[in-house]
Amino acid sequence: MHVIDSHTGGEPTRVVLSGGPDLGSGPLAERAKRLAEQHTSFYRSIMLEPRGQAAMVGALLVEPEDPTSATGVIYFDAEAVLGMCGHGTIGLSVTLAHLGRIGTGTHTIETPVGVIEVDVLDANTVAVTNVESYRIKKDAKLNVDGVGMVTGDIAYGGNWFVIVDPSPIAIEMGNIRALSDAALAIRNAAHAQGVGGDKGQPIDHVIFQGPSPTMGVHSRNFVFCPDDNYDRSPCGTGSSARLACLAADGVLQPGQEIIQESVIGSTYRLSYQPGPNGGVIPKIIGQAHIMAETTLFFQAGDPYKDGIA
Ligand code: PYC
Repeated sequence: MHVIDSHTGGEPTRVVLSGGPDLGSGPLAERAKRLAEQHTSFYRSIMLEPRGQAAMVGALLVEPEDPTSATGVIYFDAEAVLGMCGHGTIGLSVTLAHLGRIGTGTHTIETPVGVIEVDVLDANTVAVTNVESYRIKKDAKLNVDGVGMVTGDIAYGGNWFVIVDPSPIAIEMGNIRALSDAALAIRNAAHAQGVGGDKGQPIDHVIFQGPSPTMGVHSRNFVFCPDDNYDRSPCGTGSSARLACLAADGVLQPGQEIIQESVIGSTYRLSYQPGPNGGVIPKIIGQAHIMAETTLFFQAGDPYKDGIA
């Protein structure tokens, strides 16, 4: 299996160029469902240790439905197939540019949740125009084991989020364990209490928002992902959901740009335009760097061929 690894603001992406499963044709949402239901060991084996690493997201390239799209892609982590991935899209675009498959300029990419646009600004910098993002509930109340009553917004940015603002725990590297434990408890509470997307989709990510100590940075976030790891980047889909909340609260105007930082201090430039259905069309500008081009082997006698579960 031929892969290229990159990181976007510290968050790894593994693009699978060849050797992945054949998911057939048709809408990407259906192909993503096939990946989730029939190929669990494929995506776990390349995300989990010893082949993969904590927080890694995979990007399986598939034939687009529209031949003018640069590619189709299905994202996943060690635990779940994702609707979309913002940092992964920046990593994927930088990877495709590195391979000479796309140049600077604008391209469309098909994902299971819709067609997105990327603008490759230079070898490392990409602007992603995401699918329409929206908030479905402000101040949802969750009774969370070990934490108490938590109030958060339920919003969509290509994946489903609970966004807790302000964070009950300071967003600092020294608090990663406490932040992760609280986020896991919130996600479990959302599942147990039936709090989810507009069609009952489960919450897959939890975000804590807090202030940044850095002048000019709007806020800092901690994003907890389906694989129970935290996003090292400010999370593209999470930032999209957050933009929808800021727009709905009337505290950020269309076209106004803010800088969002992650818990490790990597940044995205964020802005939005109004969406056709009352949400926002987010724009996320970030940087990715290529780290490795690798052939993955799956030897028959390897006791950890499918990853350390
Ligand atoms: O950037 O959208 C994102 C993302 C989702 C999970 C990890 N990163």
